Amino acid sequence: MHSIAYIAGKCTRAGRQESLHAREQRGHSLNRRRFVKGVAAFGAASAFWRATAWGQTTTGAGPAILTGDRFDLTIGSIPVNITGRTRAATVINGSMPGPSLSMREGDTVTINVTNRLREPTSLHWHGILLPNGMDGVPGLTFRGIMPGETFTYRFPVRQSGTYWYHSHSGDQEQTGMFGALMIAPRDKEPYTYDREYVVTFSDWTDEDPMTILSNLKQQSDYYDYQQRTLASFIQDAKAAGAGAALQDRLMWGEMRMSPTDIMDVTGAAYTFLINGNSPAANWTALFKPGEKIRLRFINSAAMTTFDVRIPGLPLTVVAADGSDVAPVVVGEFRIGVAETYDVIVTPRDAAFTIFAQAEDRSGYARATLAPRPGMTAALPPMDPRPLRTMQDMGMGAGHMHGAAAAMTPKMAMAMAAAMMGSTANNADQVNPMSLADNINVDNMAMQPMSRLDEPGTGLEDNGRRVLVYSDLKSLKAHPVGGLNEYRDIIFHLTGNMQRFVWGFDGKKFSEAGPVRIKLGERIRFVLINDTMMEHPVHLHGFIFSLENGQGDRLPLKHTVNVKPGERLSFVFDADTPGHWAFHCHLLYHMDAGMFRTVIVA
Ligand SMILES: [Cu+2]
Repeated sequence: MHSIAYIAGKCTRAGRQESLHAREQRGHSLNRRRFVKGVAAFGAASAFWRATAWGQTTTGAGPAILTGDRFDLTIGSIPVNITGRTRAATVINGSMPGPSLSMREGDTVTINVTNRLREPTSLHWHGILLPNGMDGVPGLTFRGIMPGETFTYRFPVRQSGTYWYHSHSGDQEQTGMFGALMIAPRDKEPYTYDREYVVTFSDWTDEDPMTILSNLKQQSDYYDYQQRTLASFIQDAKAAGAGAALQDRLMWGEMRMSPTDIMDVTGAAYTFLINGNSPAANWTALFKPGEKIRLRFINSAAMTTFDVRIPGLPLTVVAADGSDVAPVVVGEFRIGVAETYDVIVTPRDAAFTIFAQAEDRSGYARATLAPRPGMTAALPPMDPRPLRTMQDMGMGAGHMHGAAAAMTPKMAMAMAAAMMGSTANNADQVNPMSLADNINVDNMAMQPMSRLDEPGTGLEDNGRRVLVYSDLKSLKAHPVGGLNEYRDIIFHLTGNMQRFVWGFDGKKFSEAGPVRIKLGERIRFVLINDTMMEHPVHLHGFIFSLENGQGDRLPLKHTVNVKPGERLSFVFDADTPGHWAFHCHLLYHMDAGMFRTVIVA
């Protein structure tokens, strides 16, 4: 069976589902201890697939909506049953997601947050411009909310659009503590719609988040059940010749990486949810045929990038990260962790599936748009699982297989260091040689390149029009300074996958000092992703302009998903003083060190 799947795909792509036979073969190649662990984890995987039997369709408007300028939120723990097993979720006002908060631009809002947990908690207002003390990051902007305590947030609302909020304490975000934040603009919206729904994505696990992190620390590919097998090697060899296939394998081996490293935590551990509902529960949103519906998509997952489409419906993207963009019609979009997109659809008299595949195709979230309760639409098949490429290794656009295969990581890094050393002209430039010798770094992008016009891993040539970052164009013109009006601060996004250490410039948070910026300075962050994974990088306290070539219409964002091997930049004015968090929004990457304090003073 599995060989049919491999033949059906390209030689570089693997089949849709790994067969039991392939899993067994892989098992034999592993040492015994690891194999036993794998079997235990497969139990969890099959529970995920069995979940379809328990599901009940939920029809409703989604999370409760609280409207006004005063909100009372209570944080607690409740038992939930997503997969057939009962687990504790951390919830806001008794629900997962928490209530959607609906505010008005220009109001000053008061939010009382009472902690009924046995541990400290916090709420962070993601993408919201506010005084530093209201930002909700324990240890940075306040001490956190202790058990039994009520903390009052109060801030003027200076923007509009779709945002979200979540805990910034421990792993509470992973266990359910998130919700939507919607701000109505003072002026009329530049688009019209008859009905709206919040659509939040999340990744639920029955495992304790601490266990997940320690599993990843012990074995970074713990949840990667899609590693390439002997069977796929034989297929590659048939297609490309034994020599090329072997060389390819040796290269990946040299780099101590696997081209199947797409996500650290996969559908083996996760059930992917929409508004708290599993695919089996199939959350359903109702509409009248011909209505224009605004969908506020929010990726509130801890670790999962989703590729979203509604087969049969064009998607008109009207806002990204809360800010209006010139409408762009697509068939699919990728939403990185913590990003939001507002999309308008006009369904006819039929049911439609909202289909959101995890980037590694290990599972999907699913919901339904329907004119009447109980209707469903077909579930499309999952796309083939993707593999990383040479561009993802930062090897540039050329075909460098031969050269790269003959190069060890040390050689590659030395070469990269030589190339970069000759162009480095900035005081903030990290010394490349220090990265090459750094135990926290297992790869460096030799030729980091702009990838803003690429849809991303797994979305190339799928026959659909996929949104790319270079499509995003701010609806309103806003002035940005000339190239040299900004001070460049360069960050290498680095990691050592084997050790599951992540950081900036080869340093974990615990090893690095703060980034210091003068109040009023105009700043450009240049991000160079030296790792093989996407990192959704988020800056607190500021909305930045992504430099995607749109002139005075650069899109405004709070989170940018940086592709492997990519170099991109954004600019912002450091107009609000304080200690601001700057981090990768993949929860376990942040936990593992990909976090910096930015001090604006
Ligand atoms: Cu990351």
